[in-house]
Amino acid sequence: MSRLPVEQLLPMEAHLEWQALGQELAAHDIRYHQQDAPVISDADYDALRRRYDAILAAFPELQRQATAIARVGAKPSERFSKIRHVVPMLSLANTFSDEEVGEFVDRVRRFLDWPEARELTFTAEPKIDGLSCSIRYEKGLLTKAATRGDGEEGEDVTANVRTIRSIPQRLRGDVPSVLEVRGEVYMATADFLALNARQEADGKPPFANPRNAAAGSLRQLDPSITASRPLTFFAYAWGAIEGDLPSETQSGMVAAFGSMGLPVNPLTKRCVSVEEMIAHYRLIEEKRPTLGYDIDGVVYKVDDLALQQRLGFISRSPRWATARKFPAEQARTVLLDIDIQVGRTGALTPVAKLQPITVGGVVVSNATLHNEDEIARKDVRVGDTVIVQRAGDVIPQIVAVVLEQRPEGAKAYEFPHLCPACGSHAVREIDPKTGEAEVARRCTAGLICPAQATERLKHFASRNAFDIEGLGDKQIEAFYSDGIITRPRDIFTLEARDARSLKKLKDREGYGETSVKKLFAAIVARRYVALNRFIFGLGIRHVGETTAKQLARHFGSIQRLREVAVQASADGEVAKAELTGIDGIGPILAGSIVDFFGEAHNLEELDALMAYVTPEAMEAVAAESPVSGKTVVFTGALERMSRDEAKAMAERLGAKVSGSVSKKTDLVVAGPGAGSKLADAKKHGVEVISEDEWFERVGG
Ligand code: JCF
Repeated sequence: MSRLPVEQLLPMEAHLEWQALGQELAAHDIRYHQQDAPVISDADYDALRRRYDAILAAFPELQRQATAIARVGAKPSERFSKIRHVVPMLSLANTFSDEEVGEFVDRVRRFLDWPEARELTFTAEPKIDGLSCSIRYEKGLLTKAATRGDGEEGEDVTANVRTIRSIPQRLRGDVPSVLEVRGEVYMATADFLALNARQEADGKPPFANPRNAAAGSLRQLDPSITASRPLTFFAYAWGAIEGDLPSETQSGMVAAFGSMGLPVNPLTKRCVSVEEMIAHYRLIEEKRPTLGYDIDGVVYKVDDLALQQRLGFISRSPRWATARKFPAEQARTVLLDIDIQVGRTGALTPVAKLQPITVGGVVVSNATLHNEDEIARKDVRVGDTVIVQRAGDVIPQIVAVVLEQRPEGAKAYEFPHLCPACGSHAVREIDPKTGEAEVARRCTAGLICPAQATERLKHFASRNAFDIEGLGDKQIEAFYSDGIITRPRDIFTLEARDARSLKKLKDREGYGETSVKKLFAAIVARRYVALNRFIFGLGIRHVGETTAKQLARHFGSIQRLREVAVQASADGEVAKAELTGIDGIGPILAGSIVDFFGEAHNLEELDALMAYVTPEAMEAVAAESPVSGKTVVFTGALERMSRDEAKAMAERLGAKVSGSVSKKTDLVVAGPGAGSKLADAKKHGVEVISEDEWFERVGG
């Protein structure tokens, strides 16, 4: 191949060649990684890749388009192919008492500004303990089915779902042209017991509970196995719909599913008061032992779909729904030891090592002891018999000690004052505002502490951050202890260092030619990473995925975030206000963001990382709305929506909502009684509109 030296290419030629190379590489990547059937030699592949990289280095403006290609690299062949949910599959927030149900209803009313006297209808239904599934019908015919997965992407289980007899292949009557029905796949108790009996007769291990049996049966590569397992289904929600919505209410939708031939739960009821909601919970609780299938609570939803729309979401859970969970199950067992784990931020967390015990159908051998004060308050001692509690999918807890069974000579537990990982002092910082000691005792060594450093690396590479396939917790621990990866940047220099090194990765225990190649490909693929993942991966204290997304959306680049955080740490009031003006970011979060960017070694690592990684801005929520990209301030009394709803609505439309008016403000929405902010708006010449005008503008 005689190709022009890169420096002699014209931009147009570079563009064309680079694009073609990208496609070629992507095709080879798929053959190599997903089909295990490469058609060119490694050397030829490397030559193509080098040319591709060289063109990119010479024409950096091509970079914006690089993502799609870079991402293909690492996708390994997996058991099931993936299906991306066009409408994400939600999870439900939990509620644990009558009081909390009341609070849920209050929150909904407050958000909607719905007076006490005005009726508000909710649905209540049993919460099935199975696994969520999304089933797509086109022109009434079943075309695709996917598990929930992480809510964004699930596994393609179409062939398996087709074997479930209660799920129709064809819907009856008048149906939307596209309808994604969502519901729970589960196994009835009697079927579960019979299946376990068969398993045991065949010398196979039994399933722990019907939920596991259902999951294990649905996720079978061989659909004939699924077919032999008695699975069933209840429909309760939906994803994408094209064509007319069959109803304007939750209950109407579920009823419509029923008349289309889908199984729906007969215990679904409409309730118009908290009392009715609680009464229905009691009824379901009473019927629980005789239902014939496992449930773990009751789901409440706002019935009116227009109101659901207004309520929207907090993080991944709808504001318009909650799951009231049944009380947790408890069991007694012996506390064998207390382990101290050191987290990413240096917090020392005590973990109870238990004599394994089954609690509500799940074997538990670890439980959280929360912190030093909790151990002291409950006077938990090694050797004690303790009561372990497990509720839903939360980590089991120790609720109490059975004092009568305390062995003689059991000593009060002394919480270590030295970090078990590095021996440095571990202290409880005093909150300057309250003067009280923080609950967590923390190792003071920062990244010098191997536990903190490895936890930060694990977090960096983890699924919701950089998502580097092949670089899991175990691999990081091994690489860290061998000094191969001690800082995030080391991940990206791994391949180059390995090429120069005499002790090759491929010769390591557990590795080979192929797995090393895959690892390198996975790392290269992450040289382009979504900005929110990048921010989340930094491991800033208190910055979870949701906050990371908000920061990414607000700042658009890591440089902007850094600038503002650095300014804020130099006591910049405007910069601080910009941080706390972002929805969901209060003074504590802002403080830890500022602290992070105030640490020289963090900035140094960030700079080093930027040499290898290009974070990409997230797409705006609503690409084009009359207010997208604008900074809006709401002030005065709003009459058609609550302040929270206004904020959520503006953000959904791609606007930034700020609490104070400055020259950067684009729009002030003022209701009656607006005061100083209105004056500020006049001073800065910012446009002021009424609430009605706001709705006209955004088409409400
Ligand atoms: O029964 C369930 N496990 C269940 C889960 C019922 C529902 O109505 C749900 C759900 C998860 C999400 N609804 C949503 C929106």
